[in-house]
Amino acid sequence: MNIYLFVALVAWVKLGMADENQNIIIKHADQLRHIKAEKITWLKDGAEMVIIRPSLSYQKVISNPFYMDKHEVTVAQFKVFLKDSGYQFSGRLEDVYQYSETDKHPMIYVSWHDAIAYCQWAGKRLPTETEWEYAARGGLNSKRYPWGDQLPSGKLCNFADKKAKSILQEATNQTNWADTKVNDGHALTAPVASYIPNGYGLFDMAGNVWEWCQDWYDRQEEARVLKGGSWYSKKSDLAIAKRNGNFPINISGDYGFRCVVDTQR
Ligand SMILES: [Ca+2]
Repeated sequence: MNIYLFVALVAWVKLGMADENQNIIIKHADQLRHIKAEKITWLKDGAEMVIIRPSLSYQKVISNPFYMDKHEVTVAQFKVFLKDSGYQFSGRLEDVYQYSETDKHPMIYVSWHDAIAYCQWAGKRLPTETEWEYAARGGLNSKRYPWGDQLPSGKLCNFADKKAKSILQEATNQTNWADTKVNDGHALTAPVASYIPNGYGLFDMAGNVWEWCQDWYDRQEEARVLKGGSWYSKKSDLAIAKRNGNFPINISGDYGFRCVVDTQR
């Protein structure tokens, strides 16, 4: 092959790959029409997001690709939203800091409506339950947890371990469900992305905080879906298929959320 042609070909291939692998800063959703990057940074809230693509090998399928926040929305991100928008959320920051001790921890005490307000401010939306589940599987099919079928351990995620025991006892005043054989390093919420990500690069899809989803939980359309379990949950609540729901006005020290954006509009 002509050396010049070879060099030109290499340059062309590299240019093509750059679009796939570069972390591109997105200022506006319209930019996504021309972008196929694996990772993006969403300028408005600074969130790093990864692409989730459809695959036919799953039981539950998504029809269109979307980008999802790598980690749960943090206290820091939510505070920027509050300051910028003047929005009054349902909780109080002093309560938030009781369980999420720094700004790097997940935002909690947010109602479904608060999560929606944040999404609207950021130009994003909540995932549907199907999207959330699909993303949580991280490319694995028919597995119980984001990492496979292995039971949750202290290295895999943040759930009700021996450190959380006293807090659970305080709250419930009864025999608690904490697994006292496990130490996951955190009694309360952990800073986001403290554990290993799943196959798609998503952190804390099991544990840390329950995550609000778009959908109704029930046929009566009274409650909204929460997924993934939390620092306060027993092991079985961390399973990907586990459904939880609550009224959209309710808040809790273990309810948070993350956002998605569509790649096609
Ligand atoms: Ca979570």
